[in-house]
Amino acid sequence: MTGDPRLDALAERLDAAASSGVATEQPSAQAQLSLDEAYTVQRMLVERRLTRGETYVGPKLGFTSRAKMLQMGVSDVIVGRLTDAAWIDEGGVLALDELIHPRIEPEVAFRLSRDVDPGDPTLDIEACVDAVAPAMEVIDSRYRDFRFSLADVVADNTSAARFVIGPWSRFEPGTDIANKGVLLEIDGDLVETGSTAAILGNPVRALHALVTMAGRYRLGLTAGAVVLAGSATAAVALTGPASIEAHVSGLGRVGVTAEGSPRG
Ligand code: OOG
Ligand code: MG
Repeated sequence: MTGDPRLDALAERLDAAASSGVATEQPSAQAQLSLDEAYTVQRMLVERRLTRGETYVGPKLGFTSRAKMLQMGVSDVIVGRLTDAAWIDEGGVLALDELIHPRIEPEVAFRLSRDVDPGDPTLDIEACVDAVAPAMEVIDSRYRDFRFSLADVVADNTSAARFVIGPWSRFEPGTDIANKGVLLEIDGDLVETGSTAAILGNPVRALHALVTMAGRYRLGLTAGAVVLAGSATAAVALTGPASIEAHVSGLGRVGVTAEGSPRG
């Protein structure tokens, strides 16, 4: 609770939309939320899940590529929170009937090797990462028609719904992950292609953006945390059963099988 009934009510409404699979109205349709208020709603929304027994596993970045900014009509990097309940094992099943209007996107994931204090002026964030992996994120806006303002999507925990992480490779400062080809395939058809260079020029820049955002919005950066750097391509709607794979050159592949149909 924040003492601001508007923010409490929005966190509750977004939580109910995610559990029921019924989309809700954008808060910007009524009144503008500030970005700080939106991050407060996000924190309260995720706290509701933690109270129900979920565990925070790390942060995710959004809108780190132009492809995503253009697709969604927003142009600022955002950060959200991932929990264990959203983590699907590599090669596992994605149940679409738990989601409203899911979309999937290829990502790069990092793993933190130690606790990070984003306020430490001597911090070398790249030295706090020990592994990198190909990944996919399933996003599912809790808003009608998958439409939102920047503050709306921040409040909705940046549309975070599910994610899959492929095999980890060793990462150390200087490991070259810039300019790696990214492919997204659905049932063997190539649906999106891109490059890791689309992620802020180099996915390691997402780590630097994360430090700034985590400090400002009080996100935990603890040893073992997973960090999703943001999609390199536009996201693709999932409407029914499908076998989905993402490939990142030099990092390998990650797969998931979608079953059922979305509720929206
Ligand atoms: C917001 C989430 C953006 C990314 O990788 O850019 C994101 C959305 O597109 O609904 O996760
Ligand atoms: Mg994403």
